[in-house]
Parts: sequence; C-alpha cells; structure tokens
Amino acid sequence: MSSVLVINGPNLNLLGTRQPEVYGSDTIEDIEALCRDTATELGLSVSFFQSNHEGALIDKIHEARTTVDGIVLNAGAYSHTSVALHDALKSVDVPAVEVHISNIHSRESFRHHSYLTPAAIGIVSGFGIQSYALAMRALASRYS
Ligand code: CA2
Repeated sequence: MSSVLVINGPNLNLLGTRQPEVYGSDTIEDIEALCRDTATELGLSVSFFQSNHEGALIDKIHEARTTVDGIVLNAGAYSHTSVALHDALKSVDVPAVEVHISNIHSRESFRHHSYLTPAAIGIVSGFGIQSYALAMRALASRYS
C-alpha cells in the first residue's frame, strides 16, 4: 500500500481558534480526520506530523526519504521564507504537493512567493482543508 505523510508547519496546531474568515473554523484534528477518510477511499496509508520548528520539519522530510511514497506539505509561513525547506524537498526523492488552506495569491504580496513551489510536483491553494484531500488525490493518481 502506498503511504502519504501529511506535514503541517508553524501555527497550524492552532487552526480554528482565530481568523475564521481566512482559514475557516476547521481544526488540525479535522484536517487529520479528512485525510484519514481520503486515504481509506484511495487505498493509501497516511501519517501526520506538525511542528513549529523549521529544523524539525527538515528532519521529518529527510526521514520521509525511506519511509513514505509521497508528502503533502503545508509549511505555513516558512513557505515564504525557507530556502532550507526548499533544499530539504530537493534532497529527497519523494514527490511532494505543496498545500495552503487559503489562496496565497489573493492575499498580501509577501505570501505570493513560495520557495517550496519549484521543489514540489504541484500546489493546491485556496480550497480550505479540502486542499489536503485534493493533494492526496494528486499523489494517488501517480501510484495507480
Ligand atoms: O493558507 C495556508 O495554509 C497558509 O500556509 C497558512 C499560514 C500562512 O502563513 C501562509 O501564508 C498560508 C499561517 C497558518 C496560521 O494558522 C492559524 C493559526 C491559528 C488560527 C488561524 C490560522
């Protein structure tokens, strides 16, 4: 069975507690439940990781090199700042889909650029937590 790792970055552990007009009212537990249901539907196994620390996210991507077949990554604000996360994705041979809950291109200009996009196979942005399910479908389509 193909396996997918869903990684959430900084502040996403607090999702659902404020800014519902931007991010909706779903929590990270709701994201995980949606991804579990989607994995069952697609015949994938799924695991989860969240950290507020850039180095911990990099370590997890390195670990994924030998443990999973695909990565769904919402690196939060690190998407817009982190060359190190770009390099981590480039240094492992695991396809990654970049995910954002909000549409980063309809927001402040500093969110329009992501260092991760060139290292990802694609990006899903702006569909609320459904962005994660769409990213899982994109990965599953590569396995079938
Ligand atoms: O839209 C996304 O998924 C983002 O990756 C979320 C990041 C933001 O910096 C990116 O530009 C776009 C921020 C996550 C903040 O998480 C929240 C925590 C508490 C309440 C609401 C959101």
